[in-house]
Amino acid sequence: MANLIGFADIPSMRSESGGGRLGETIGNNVTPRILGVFFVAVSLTILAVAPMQSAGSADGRQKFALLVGVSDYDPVCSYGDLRYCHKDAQDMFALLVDGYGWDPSNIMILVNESATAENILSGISWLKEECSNPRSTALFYFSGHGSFFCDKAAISDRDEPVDECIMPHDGNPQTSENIIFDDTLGDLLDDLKPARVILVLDSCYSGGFIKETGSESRMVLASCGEREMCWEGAETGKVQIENGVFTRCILDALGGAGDADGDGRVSIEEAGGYAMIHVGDFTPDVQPEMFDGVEGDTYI
Ligand SMILES: [Ca+2]
Ligand SMILES: [Ca+2]
Ligand SMILES: [Ca+2]
Repeated sequence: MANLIGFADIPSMRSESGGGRLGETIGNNVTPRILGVFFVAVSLTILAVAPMQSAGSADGRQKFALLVGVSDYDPVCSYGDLRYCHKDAQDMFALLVDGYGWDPSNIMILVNESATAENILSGISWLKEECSNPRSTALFYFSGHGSFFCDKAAISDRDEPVDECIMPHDGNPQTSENIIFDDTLGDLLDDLKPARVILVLDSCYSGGFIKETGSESRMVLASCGEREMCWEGAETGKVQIENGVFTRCILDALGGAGDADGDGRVSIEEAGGYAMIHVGDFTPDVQPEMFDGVEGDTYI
């Protein structure tokens, strides 16, 4: 297990792995705080002019979301804490409620010690109960550590010798307890059919989820490639962000900046496309990935 070298002084990584690239540094955190405040103000301004769309209207779909952000990890997870993942989930909540008019009761948010594996799986069961027909949309968002394991260390696999995973608050990389693997998540999301599913993962190696979770009626937005790490709190030299880089780009896009075709609405496809371009502004070596299994445009 590699060490978190200079962890306090570099943008936090969202990963660990048996053969990771930890200790790699991208930029530093010396941007004056006031610029960060300015950046948030600009984002909120964009948000204020974003097209409003309620959770149950506009395109006639009933929409429900499970938002998970883990900055504070139980000591059993030896990967250490992150900084902005709980805020990522909270900011996503605010975007849905304030920017898109969602009913807060349609959103379950789990952060830090609430984001145990058991609670996340219960949250997915809740999504299944609420999203029972083809006119439903389920959004599952996760921000936190990601990792990958060989089958022998993780679970027996159906198709490949290495499995990617997301790490709940109580995930144990030594025993593989309370870890949610790509195959497992794929099976759980299959249970949500025929609802439309939007899966957004801001965690290392998240591109490795696409094969197991991408299917018809499903959008998968991954913060990085199958063998890439992703970062939080990075800087462009202009502003210091207090989010995961990928999440920051998704928030900006859905706040209005991602309206590539200028029709006044931002689709999930547009948001993913925006992130695929602009994550590189902060972290040049990271390439988000997107799977689009929905014919036409998808909206939250
Ligand atoms: Ca995989
Ligand atoms: Ca548009
Ligand atoms: Ca589409």
